[in-house]
Amino acid sequence: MTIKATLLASALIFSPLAATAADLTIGFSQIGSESGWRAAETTVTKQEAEARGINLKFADAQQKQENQISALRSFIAQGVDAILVAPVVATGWDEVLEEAQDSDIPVILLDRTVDAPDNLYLTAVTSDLVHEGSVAGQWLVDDVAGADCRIVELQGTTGSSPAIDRKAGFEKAIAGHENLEIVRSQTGDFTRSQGKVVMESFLKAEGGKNICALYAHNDDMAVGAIQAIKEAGLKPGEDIRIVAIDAVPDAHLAIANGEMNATIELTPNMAGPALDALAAYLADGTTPPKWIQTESRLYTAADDNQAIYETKKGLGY
Ligand code: GYE
Repeated sequence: MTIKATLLASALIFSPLAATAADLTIGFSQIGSESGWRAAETTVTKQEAEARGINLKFADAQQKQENQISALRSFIAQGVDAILVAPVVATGWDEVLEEAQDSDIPVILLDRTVDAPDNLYLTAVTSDLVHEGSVAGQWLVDDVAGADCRIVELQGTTGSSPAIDRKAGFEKAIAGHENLEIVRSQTGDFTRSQGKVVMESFLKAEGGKNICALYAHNDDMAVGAIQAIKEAGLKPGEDIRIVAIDAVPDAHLAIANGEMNATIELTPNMAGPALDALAAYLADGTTPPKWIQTESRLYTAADDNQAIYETKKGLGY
């Protein structure tokens, strides 16, 4: 190839035209479908890819990290242009991320973070998971207004960054408030069914009257727990205050019905900002910040939750 032809070819590679999303094949390793929020994220990611003409290869890991690692290796072998991954747990990613890097395939993390050097991925699109926990804790501090409160906590998937960070943020917010105490804390794996089962065991162990509040790391576990509380003959939202995270439609409905008290919104659209950052990077090498932070908003009974429920339920949930 002549120098001119080489220059032309490289100009083409880096021109915005050459990097139009329509030419891209992207692999997406999703965790599974443990929650309503997760299902919505899958739907929205597919929509965002389709709107950009991207060929999205979707792999459902059924909650298993080993399946995610296999999916990433298969994407690398296929020579995809980029990889999106929602990492189920925080540790154990270095090796496969290095393999992607060796093949010049940029990786973007969606909604959860990893304990790996940040040069191994292009960017992470997530909420401030610690902050979400703090907002939940602060809401409870304010709501009990100095009264004694024995709290039970439903944790997310063990070893996942949201479970670690949402616990830490909540504990930080209630620290120093002697009236608040976490008396039971266990994983409910981010699912409705486990949320219900573990809440039943909390109610049995503590006695429903001795539990003042439930903090659940996501809405699905809270919705499962609401069922358990009702079956125990107590009123969720009244006898036991409930604060959780995600702001899925069913949480808004539960707040509208007085069965839940507060939730913090997590957008299911992590792919939009991720694909925009990727397009800019592939077009002219624009390096995105290592963290693209999505918003976290608190909803309480003061909001028109019935109306929000109606609006949200069509949006991928
Ligand atoms: O809150 C929960 C889900 O990774 C931050 O995962 C996300 C969490 C979300 O299954 O519902």
